[in-house]
Amino acid sequence: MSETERTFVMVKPDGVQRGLIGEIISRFEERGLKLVGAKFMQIDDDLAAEHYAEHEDKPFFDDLTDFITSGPVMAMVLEGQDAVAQVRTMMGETDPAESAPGTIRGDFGLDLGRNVIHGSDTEEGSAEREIELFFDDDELTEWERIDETWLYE
Ligand code: DAT
Ligand code: MG
Repeated sequence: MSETERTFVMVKPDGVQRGLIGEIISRFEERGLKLVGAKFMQIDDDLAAEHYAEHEDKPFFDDLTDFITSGPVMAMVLEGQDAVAQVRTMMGETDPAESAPGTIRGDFGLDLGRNVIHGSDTEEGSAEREIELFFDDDELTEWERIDETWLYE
């Protein structure tokens, strides 16, 4: 069943440094996903460790947290029909080298450790957990896009 959902998305430090924030947000906007929260920020060590807690035993964990704290990120919450899975599809595979052209990682990356974007995975509760980690309730805005009646049947 298709459902309206929210997902957590972040342009990582490489995407910010490379001037890709606008391009990436445009893709989501044009697709019809609605921005309900956005924050340009720098992630500290504690937040990095919590955000990537599922990977804490992996050999790449230290590199991953060093990278994600190395410069500002653009964090956001997007809302729309099947938003979690749709964003994952638009992102491509975890490794840009294996991502199809037309996806964000497939168009803008080459290396696994510099894959430009984060998006919540489709596991139950992941998106909610990440949204709560990065945003207070009063930082999320409910609103209607003027084209909503044309985006959805
Ligand atoms: P995704 O970002 O597609 O959800 P993930 O949650 O499995 O992927 O991993 C989080 C990040 O960690 C990923 O964006 C890049 C990095 N990463 C994943 N697997 C890796 C590996 N085998 N070696 C190095 N970095 C890796
Ligand atoms: Mg992940």
